[in-house]
Amino acid sequence: MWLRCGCPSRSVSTSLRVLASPLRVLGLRRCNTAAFMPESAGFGGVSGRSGLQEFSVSSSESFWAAVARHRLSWIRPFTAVQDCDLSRGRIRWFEGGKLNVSVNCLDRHVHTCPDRVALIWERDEKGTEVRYTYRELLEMTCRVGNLLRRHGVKKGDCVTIYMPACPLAVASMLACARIGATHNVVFAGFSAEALADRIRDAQSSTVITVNQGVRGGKILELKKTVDIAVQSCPTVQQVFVAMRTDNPVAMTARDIAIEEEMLKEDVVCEPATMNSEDTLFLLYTSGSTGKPKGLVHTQAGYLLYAAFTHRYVFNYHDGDVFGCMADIGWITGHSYAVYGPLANGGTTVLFESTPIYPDPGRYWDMVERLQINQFYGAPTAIRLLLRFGNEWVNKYDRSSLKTLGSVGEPINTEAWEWYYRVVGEERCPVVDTWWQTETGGICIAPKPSDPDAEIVPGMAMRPFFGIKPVLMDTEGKVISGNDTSGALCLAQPWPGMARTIHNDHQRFIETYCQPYPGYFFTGDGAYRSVEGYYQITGRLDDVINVSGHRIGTAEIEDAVVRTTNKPKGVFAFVVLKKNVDVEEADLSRQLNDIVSEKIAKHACPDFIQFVQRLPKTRSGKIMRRVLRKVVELDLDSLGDLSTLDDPAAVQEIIQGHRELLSK
Ligand code: 6R9
Repeated sequence: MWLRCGCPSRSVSTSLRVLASPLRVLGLRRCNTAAFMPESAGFGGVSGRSGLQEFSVSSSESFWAAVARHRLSWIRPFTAVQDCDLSRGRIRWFEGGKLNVSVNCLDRHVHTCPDRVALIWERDEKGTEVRYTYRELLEMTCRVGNLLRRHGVKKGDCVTIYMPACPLAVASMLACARIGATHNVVFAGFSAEALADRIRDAQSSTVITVNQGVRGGKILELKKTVDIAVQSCPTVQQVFVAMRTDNPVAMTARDIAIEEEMLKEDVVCEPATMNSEDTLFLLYTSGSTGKPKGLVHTQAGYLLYAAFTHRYVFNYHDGDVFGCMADIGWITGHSYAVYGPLANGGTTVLFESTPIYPDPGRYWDMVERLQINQFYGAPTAIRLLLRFGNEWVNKYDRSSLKTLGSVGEPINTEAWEWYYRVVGEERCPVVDTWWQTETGGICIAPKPSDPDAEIVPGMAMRPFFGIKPVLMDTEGKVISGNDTSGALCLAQPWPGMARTIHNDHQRFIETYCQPYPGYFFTGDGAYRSVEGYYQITGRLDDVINVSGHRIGTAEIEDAVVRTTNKPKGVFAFVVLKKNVDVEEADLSRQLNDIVSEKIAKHACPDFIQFVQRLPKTRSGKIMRRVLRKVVELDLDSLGDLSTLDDPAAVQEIIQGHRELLSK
C-alpha cells in the first residue's frame, strides 16, 4: 500500500557521497521523507519531520488535498479543500467530493486482500477469540445494511447502537455508513436513563442491541435496559436484538431477531453516495462535566484524519495487529478500533473484557496470543495494573510489541515509566496521545518524529501534521515563548474536527469558538516546555486555585498520586497501592513534604482523605466535580451519577469525608 522510496538510484547515492555534507543530509532527508509519506513527493523540497510539519500548517490546503486524494477512494473528487471560519463555527472539508466510508473501510481491501483478517474479537472468555476477514466483514455489513433498508431506515436517519465491542457492532456502524444513516453508539455500560437521554436527543428511530452482554464474567442485561429506556423514547420504532449469550429474552412486537433476519438478506448492498460533509455519526461525550453533548462528525474529513493519525502516530504497517483497548462507545474506539485501522486495511482487536479478568495478566496474555504490535490503552488501566506488580506482565512474551500508546488522561511519570520499562522492556516508544471526542483523532503525540528524537515521559509533546497549538493567557492573548502555561487552543481547522453539537450549534459556538475568537478552545490547560514540547495539565475547569496560584490537577497527581480541593483549604484524596503498610498520619506528613518540595508550600493539602477508589466515568476519567461537591458538603447537587463506573465509590467517599471532618 505504501510507496517505496523512489529517490536514490545507485549513481545518485554514489554521487551524494562525494558531495558536501549539508547537501548529502538534504538529499537523504528528502528521500526519507517521500518514503515516509508518499504524498510529500509533491510538496517540492519539503524534508524531514519539521519540514513536513511546517508545510502542513503553512500550506494546509495543499497538504490535506494531497493526503485526501492519496488515502481515500472517491466516487467524485472534491472541488474545494476547505471552507472554514472558526470564529463562526463553520467547518467544511472536501466539499463537492462524494464517497462512501464503508467502501473505503471494506470493499477496496476486499479487492486487494479479501482473506486478510480485519477484526480479531477478543471475547470476554479468555482464549476464545474469533477472527473475521475483510470479505466476511463486508458480507456481514451488507446484510445489516440491506436489513436496515428493508425496515425503512433511510439516508440521514439515526440508528442507536447499544452493544459491547463485537463484530456485529462494527458491522452495524459500517452498515449505517453504507446506507447513509447516522450512527449513535452508546456505551453498553450506561444506565437506561443515560441511554434514553441519548436516544431522545438523537431522535433515533432504530436501536440495535444484544440480548445480554458479558463483561468480566458478569452478565449485563442490555436488552432489558433498552426495554426500560425506550418506554420514554417515542421516536423508537424498532429494536434489533442480537444473541451474545444463549439465554432467551422477552421480545415484543417492536423487537426483531437480527441474526435470523440477516440470513434472509443479500451479501451485496449498494453503497449510498455521500457528500463529504454529510453526517457520519453522533457521539455523546462521556459527561464528566455535566449534560452530554452529541458531537457531530462527518464523512471524509473524519475518516481521513482517523486513518492518517493511525498510520503515523503508531507507525502502523501492513500486517501489523493493532490492539486498541477502548470500547467502541468512546471516540477512541471509533477512531482507533474501527475507522482508522479499517481505512488502512489493518487488523484490529476488539476487546470485550476488562484488564483484570480473569486476572491482571489479561492484557499481556492477549498481546502474546494475538501477537499485538501496537498496544493502545488508558492511564487508569496502566495504574491499576501497576498496583498488581510486575509478575503479571513478565509471565508473557511481549516481543511482538513495537509501540505503546496512552490516551484519555495525563499519564503520571510513575505509570509512564512502568509502561515503558516493564511492559515495553525499554524497546517500544510510548506515545502519550492527546485528543478529544471533539478533535476526532490524535492532535498532539510524541510520534511521528525524526528517528532519534527524544521522548519525554508523560508529555504529548509534538503537534500532529496540520495541527497548530497555541497557549492563551487569562486576557485571551496568545502567549509566545516557551516554558509557559496557558489555555490550549488550536489555531487552525483540521479535517477531523467535530462540525457541531447535534441540534445545538449555538452551544458548539459558545463552548469552542467564542472563548478565544478565531481559535478552537479545547478546555484543557497545557504547559509548553523550554524545548517547545506540550504537556497537558488537565481540564481548565478542574484547575486548583490556591491563594491565587493556579495548579493543574496533573501536576499534583504526578507528585502525590491524585488530589482535588476546594477554594478554602486543599483537600487531597489519596488512593494507596495494594499492600501498602504505613500509618496514615505518617503518610500524610510525607505527602505534605513531597508537595511542598515538588510543587510549592502553598499547595500542601490541609486535609488528606485515604480512599479505596475515586469516582470515575466509565472511560476512566476522574469525576472531579463529584469530589468538589463532597468537599463543599453540597450533596444535593452531585448531578447525574448514572454515567459513573461504580456509584458506590461516592458513598464511601462521603462517609470517609464525614469521619475526617469529625476527627
Ligand atoms: C480521546 C479522549 C477528552 C479529554 C481531553 C483531556 C483528556 C485525553 C489525554 C488527556 C492528558 C492525554 N485527555 N487524552 N489529557 N493527556 N494524553 O479521551 O476523548 O473522552 O472526549 O476526553 O480527555 O482533558 O480534553 P474524550
